[in-house]
Amino acid sequence: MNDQIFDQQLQYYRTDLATHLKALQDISIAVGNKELTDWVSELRMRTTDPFMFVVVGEVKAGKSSFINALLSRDICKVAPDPCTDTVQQIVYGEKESTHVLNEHLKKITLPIDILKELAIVDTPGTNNVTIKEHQEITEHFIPHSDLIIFVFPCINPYQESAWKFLSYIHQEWHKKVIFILQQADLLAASPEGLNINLNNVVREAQKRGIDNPRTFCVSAKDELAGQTDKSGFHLIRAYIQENITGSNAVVLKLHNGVKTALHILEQLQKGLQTRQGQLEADQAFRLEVKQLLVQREQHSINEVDRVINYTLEGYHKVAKDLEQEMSEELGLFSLLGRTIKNLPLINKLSNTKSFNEWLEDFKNRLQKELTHVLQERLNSGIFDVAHNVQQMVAQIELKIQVTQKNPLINNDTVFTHIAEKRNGILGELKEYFNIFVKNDGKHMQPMTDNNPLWNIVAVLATGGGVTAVGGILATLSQGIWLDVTGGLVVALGLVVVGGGAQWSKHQVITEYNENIQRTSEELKRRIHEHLRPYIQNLKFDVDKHFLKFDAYLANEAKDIAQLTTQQQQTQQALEVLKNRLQNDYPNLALE
Ligand SMILES: Nc1nc2c(ncn2[C@@H]2O[C@H](COP(=O)(O)OP(=O)(O)OP(=O)(O)O)[C@@H](O)[C@H]2O)c(=O)[nH]1
Ligand SMILES: [Mg+2]
Repeated sequence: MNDQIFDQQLQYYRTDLATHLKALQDISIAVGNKELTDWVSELRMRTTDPFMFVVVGEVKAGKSSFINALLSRDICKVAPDPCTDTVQQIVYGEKESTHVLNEHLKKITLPIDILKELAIVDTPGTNNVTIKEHQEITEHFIPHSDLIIFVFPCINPYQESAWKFLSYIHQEWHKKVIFILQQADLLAASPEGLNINLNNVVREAQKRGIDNPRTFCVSAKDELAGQTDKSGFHLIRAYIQENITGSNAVVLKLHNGVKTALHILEQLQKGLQTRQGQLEADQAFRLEVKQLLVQREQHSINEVDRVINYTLEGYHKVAKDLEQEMSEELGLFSLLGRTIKNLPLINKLSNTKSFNEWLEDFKNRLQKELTHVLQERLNSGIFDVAHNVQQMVAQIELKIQVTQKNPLINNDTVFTHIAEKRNGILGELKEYFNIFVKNDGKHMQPMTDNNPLWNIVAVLATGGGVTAVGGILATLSQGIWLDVTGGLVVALGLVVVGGGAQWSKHQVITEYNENIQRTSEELKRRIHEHLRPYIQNLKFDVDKHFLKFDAYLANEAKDIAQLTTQQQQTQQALEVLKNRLQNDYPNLALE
């Protein structure tokens, strides 16, 4: 290919990659993961950097000496003890200088021509366990590197930690790796030994998915001593010359940029799938809670109807018994004539009571017995309703617990902040419902006379409906007895001042029954009026506590859809670029 066209095309591809990396950066910003955003920004910045080698290997493998020999300069410190204690980036500069970027990272500039095309990173040994940050910084450079130079001491290329690190580099990041067996002079007298170790390196690399590992046996010592014919460095220089300089370096760098970006997009895709899975599970959970609320609401409404029937049944029974007594008493009274008003009256309770006394006593008993039956039946009914509500809450709490356990999204590295947010919202929900559940058992004691509803209230615990329930009996007893007893007094008055006794008795009983009926209707209306809204309030209250969770779900659905579209578009565009690079430069794959 003509050089000018070659350059133009490369320029075009570079711009193309820059556009896609910008899109990737936008995605990472939308994702909201700062680490990822910083990371993608760095990837963008580094696309115009020179080709970057990262030299890795165990402590004392001979990494720094390898770099010195390659650059024919004593740049990196070399020593028999663990020595390189920072990651060192060696780049081209007009003047020699060292910038300490932080305690773990140094930047060295050197006026050496080859550095215009190659930047080299020297790293502390992979098994230098004393400083954890070294490994982290080394790992940080891996994704931005274009070639990894793995250095083994030729006498012992078997250290486990080095091979583990290789798996990370190759399998995680699909980085191109070459293998250097350093200090070859030490096995100069035993070429078979060197060969055995070399074959083992090849085998170990193949085990980790590198089919045709590129290997070099070199001696930095020989190279630096001027024994360049046997140092092996001429082969490595030729390799670099052939593959990694000029336009080749640009193409390879482009390739690497595309591959790294695709790798990030793959991780994003996996994360988004996990997030979608989590969203679907959460939506199903929410639907279950909604259905449960509807079911339980219906159940509670039926329960209220049952409470009303049961309460009124008791009320009517007492009223009927008292009607019977009244009928008997009035019958007796009618036999004695109209002037009875001041005569002693013979009745079941007292042989000597006057009519007025009987009337007073009757009214009192009527009120007391009706109150008693109402209180007893209504209380136990409300207790059932409360129990029903509590069961519902316990069920919801259990569902929250199940949902909170082993969430899918917790293992995702890209969306940890989403996992945290979700956990927080579910935690709050659980805490709220826990208040109800904690009240189980202990608080469900029999109600006391002086505060019949308090225990119910305790069971029902927090929430707006409490006052409504607490007020039921108070409201019911207010005024309603006047309807019954007041009516009765009027009716009985008729007996005293009215016409014929039989007629008056009939009138009184009719009046009494009408009053009982009217009051019973009123009671029914009032119980309904108080209990129904309570149940509906409770549903509303439960739903209200899910508002944050609902907003989270709606947001998740929107974000996931949007990010998935962006992710797919960028991935497709990068795949196209990758294929075009492969088609246009088929011979440039590093072999
Ligand atoms: N015989 C021989 N010794 C070498 C050669 N290269 C390095 N060494 C010695 O091996 C020791 C370690 O070399 P370095 O280059 O410091 O090794 P390193 O991998 O950078 O070590 P750390 O930075 O401590 O991880 C030093 O004592 C070097 O003199 C070589 O080619 N031949
Ligand atoms: Mg070193």
